[in-house]
Amino acid sequence: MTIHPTTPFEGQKPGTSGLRKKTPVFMQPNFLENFVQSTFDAIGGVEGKTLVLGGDGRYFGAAAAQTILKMAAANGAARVIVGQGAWLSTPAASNMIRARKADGGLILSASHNPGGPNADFGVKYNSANGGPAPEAVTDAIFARTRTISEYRKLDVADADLSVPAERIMGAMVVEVVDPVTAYADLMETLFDFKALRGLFHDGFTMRMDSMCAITGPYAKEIFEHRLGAAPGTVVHGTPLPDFGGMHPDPNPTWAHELMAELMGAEAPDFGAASDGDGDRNMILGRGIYVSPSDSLAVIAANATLVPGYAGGLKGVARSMPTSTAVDRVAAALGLDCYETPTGWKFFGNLMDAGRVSLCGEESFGAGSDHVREKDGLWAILMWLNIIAVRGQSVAEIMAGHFARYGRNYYSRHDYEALPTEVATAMLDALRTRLDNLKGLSSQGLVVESADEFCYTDPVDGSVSAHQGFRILFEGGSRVVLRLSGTGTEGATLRVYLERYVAGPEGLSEDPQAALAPIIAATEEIVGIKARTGRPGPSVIS
Ligand code: VG1
Ligand code: CO
Repeated sequence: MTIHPTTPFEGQKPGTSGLRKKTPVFMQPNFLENFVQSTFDAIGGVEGKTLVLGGDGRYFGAAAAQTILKMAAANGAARVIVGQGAWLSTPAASNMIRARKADGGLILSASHNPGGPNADFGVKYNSANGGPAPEAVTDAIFARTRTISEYRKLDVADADLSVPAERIMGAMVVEVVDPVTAYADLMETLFDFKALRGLFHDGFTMRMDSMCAITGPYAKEIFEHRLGAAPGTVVHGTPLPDFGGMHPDPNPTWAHELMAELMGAEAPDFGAASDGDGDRNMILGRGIYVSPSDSLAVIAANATLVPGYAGGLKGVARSMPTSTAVDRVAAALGLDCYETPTGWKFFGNLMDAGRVSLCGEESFGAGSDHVREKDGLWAILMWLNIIAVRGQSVAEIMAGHFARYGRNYYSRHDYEALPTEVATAMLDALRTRLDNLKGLSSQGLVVESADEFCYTDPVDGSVSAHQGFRILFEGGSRVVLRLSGTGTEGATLRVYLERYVAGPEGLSEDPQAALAPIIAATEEIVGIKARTGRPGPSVIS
C-alpha cells in the first residue's frame, strides 16, 4: 500500500529553523510522515526531482531518513542524495544541494538542542539555493499540515546507507555519498591551506571540541588530515545519537570543558567548538573568549586576507539583535550593511541578489555566500587563516580591533522554559507601553526610542512583523527582547544587551560589569524578574 490515510497534528509550524519537537512527539505514528508530505505538497510535489538528505546523527535520524526515502520514492522523486549513515552537517547539506544542483533537501536535526530518546528532534526543508526555506514556503507547509488527509510511502525494505553506492528504491535512485569530501574540498578553494599547514607545522596548537556531534568527522579530516594539526586536536569527535549527554551548543556555559582548557595554564593557542548540526562556532584564544558579534566584526575587517575573499566583500548583514560592531567595520570599509530578523533564512535573498557576501548572528553563527547556511568550520578556518597571515594571537587581534573601532560590550541573557502565558503577557504589556518609553530615564540612561522590529526584505518586498522589541538609549546602548523560535518547552525569553565604548579608555572591562546599568534599567522597565519570579537568567552568553 502506498497511500496512507492520516489526520492533522496540532503545532506543526516551523520555527526560526525548521520544525523542532521533543523526540517522542516526532516518533508518534504519522507525525514525521505528515510533516514531510506537507512539505512535498507545499513545494508543488517532488515528482522527477532530486533531493539531498542527511542530518547530525542524533537519535531517530537514521530511522527518519528511511521513512523520508520511502516517501520520496512513493511521491515520484527521481533521486535522493543521502550522506553515508544519514549524516550531513547543515553547511555540507547546503553545499551538496548547490553543487549537485538538487531541487532542495531535508536536514534532520534540532541543531544546538540536545538529542536522545527524551531530548529533541527536528526537520528542516532547504530550497534549491541551498538555504532554509523562506517564510512564504514554511507558511505554506504549515497550512498544508492543517488539512492533510493522506501521505505516500512505499512499503519496501530499508536502503543500506552504510557505504557510498547507488541503490534503487522503487523507481528512485538512492545515492549514498561520503558526507565529508565535497565539503572539505570546498574549504580548500576558499582558504590558504598551504599557509595553515605551515602554521601547524611551526607548532601552533589548537583544540576543536565537536561536542560528540556532526563536525567530528569533518574537523578530523580538515584539521588533522589535510592541515596536519596534531592527532587529538579534535575532541568529542565521534557523533553519538545522544551527543554523549553533552548539550551541543558552543557557548561558555555548555562548552565548559573547552572554556576551562583555554583559560587554564596549559592552554593551546586557539580553541573552537561547534554545535549539533555544525552551523555554529565559538572562538577562543589562549585566555580569551571572543563574543560572536565581535567575531563577525573581526572577520569582516580582515576578510580580504583570506584567498576566497581577496577581491573584497560585496556587503555584510547581521540579524537585528546582533551587536553593531560589524556596522562600524562596514562603515569604515564603505560596505553596505543590512539588518535582518533572527534566523538564517532572511540572509538568503541578500546573498542570492549579490548584495552581501558575509552574514552573522550573535548566536554563534557566521557564514558567507559559499553556501546558504551559517557554517561553523568555515568561521573557524577564517580565524585560522587570519591568524596565519597576521602572525598575531587571538588576544592581540582583539585588542587591535577594539583600539581601532571601539568596543561593543555585548551579552545575551536567556530565561528558558518560562510559562508561555507569563512570557507572552510580559511582552504584550511592553508593546502597549512602547510609545510612552521615549524620554524615560533609568539608571542614568535615557530612552531615545523604542519599537517592535518589522523587516521589509529589500529584494522581494516581503514583510516580517513582530521580530523583537528594541529599546535604544541615548549614547548608543540598547536592549532587545524577543521570544525564541527554536525551543521545545514553554517559552524562552532572550534579552540582548549592548553598550558601546569608543576608547581608548575602558576597552577591557568585564562585559557583565560594563552592561550592569543596562541590565538594571531593563529590569526597571520590563520587570523580568518581578514577572517571572526567576532570580536571574538560565544561560548567559
Ligand atoms: C536561535 C538563534 C538564532 C539562530 C537559530 C537557529 O533562534 O537565536 O540566531 O538562527 O537559533 O540556529 P531562536 O529563535 O531560538 O532565538 V541553529 O544552529 O539552532 O539552526
Ligand atoms: Co545549528
